[in-house]
Amino acid sequence: MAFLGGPPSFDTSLHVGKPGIGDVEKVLDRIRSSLERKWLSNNGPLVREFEDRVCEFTGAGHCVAVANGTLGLMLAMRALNMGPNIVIPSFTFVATAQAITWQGFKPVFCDVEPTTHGLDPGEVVKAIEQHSISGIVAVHLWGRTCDVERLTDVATQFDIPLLFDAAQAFGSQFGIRRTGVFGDAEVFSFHATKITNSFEGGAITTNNAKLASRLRQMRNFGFNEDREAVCDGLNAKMCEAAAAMGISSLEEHSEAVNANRKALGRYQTRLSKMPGLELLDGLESESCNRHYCVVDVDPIESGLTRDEWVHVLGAENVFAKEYFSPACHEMLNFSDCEVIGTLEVTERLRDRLMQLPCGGLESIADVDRIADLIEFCTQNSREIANRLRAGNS
Ligand code: T4K
Repeated sequence: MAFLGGPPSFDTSLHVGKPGIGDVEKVLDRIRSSLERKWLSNNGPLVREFEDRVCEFTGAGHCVAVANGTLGLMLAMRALNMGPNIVIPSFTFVATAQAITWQGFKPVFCDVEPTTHGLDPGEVVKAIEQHSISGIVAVHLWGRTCDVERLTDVATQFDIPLLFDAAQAFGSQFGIRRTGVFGDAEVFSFHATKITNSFEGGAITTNNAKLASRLRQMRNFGFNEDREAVCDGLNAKMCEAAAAMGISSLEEHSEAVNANRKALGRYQTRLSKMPGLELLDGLESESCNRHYCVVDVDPIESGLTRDEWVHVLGAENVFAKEYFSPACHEMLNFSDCEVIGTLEVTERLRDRLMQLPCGGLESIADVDRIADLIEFCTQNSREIANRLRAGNS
């Protein structure tokens, strides 16, 4: 095996979030059109088309495209007058928390639910009772939505603005409605690694016209029509090349979901025969965009800890991820932030979840080869663990 110095199983590396490229000619045609127009940024026609298409796709009344999801979160929080204390789950990508601290605000970390891995509404209530909270940011992880209904009830009851970080959940549904229409606003990421990508990019969707208009000013230095800076602003504009990729990628969304569905189906079939490796939401959830292949690792049953799995697979050029380890509340930058309760679920997920290469995979044959490798490891886990642990002692 490669971790013992042998050659890796894969000549080229396999990643979580390898981008779907789609129809290259369509992307290039759109970029060419922008070059010919000599209109490269500043709310150009491709950005406007992308925004219209996102509205059509999600059902949201308004879409404000931005340069990336992190900036989208920052603008949305500011436009909703959130801060200084904003409730978020600790179990999220670091950007959710950074979007808060970058503005001089503080995250108050809450636990997530064991089923959805989304913010636990009961813990949010505790946070509100213990601290002066002025915003709730809930996160839809792995393309699975959090408990939108109960979180909306809490936000309404306490009259606190509610934002959904939907960076990972473009095209996912809660009930019969797609993400993009919930809370006061939702923020998507269209980073290269997402199901729909615009190289780098993001969007804020809302049904509130006044909020959308404020966000449009904020993303463009706070300028009004007379180019006066009338509100907090910065440069968060999406450029035309990004929108060109975004439109083309959006056109391929259902193909991407179908490819993910097939890959996850194969992972499910193979992993279900291996002890201690449980795939979350394989085929059963129709409401998920299926972009992430998330495996719960039982270290006893599977014979290896999650970190050992990531190490052994990585040596074979299969780059599994350990999202999100460490959790946000454990990061140095957030060490002075408030934590509600023990974050028991967060810490369990932090130790056990592993994401396998999925979205953008070229073939089911790759999934089979990864599964063959994992099967070999489970069959020889005792020996592998002994060698690994001997090397570390
Ligand atoms: N909120 C949540 C809940 C999020 O998950 C994210 C982003 C955000 C907010 C912020 O949105 P953005 O500001 O990013 O729009 C990646 C992504 O960079 C990040 O967008 C994503 N979440 C996060 C979950 O994953 P890293 O640093 O863990 O991985 P990265 O970028 O190195 O890429 C992962 C793998 O993908 C790499 O090992 C190689 C492969 N890859 C990557 C790129 C960029 C490719 O094959 N091709 C590529 O072009 O953050």
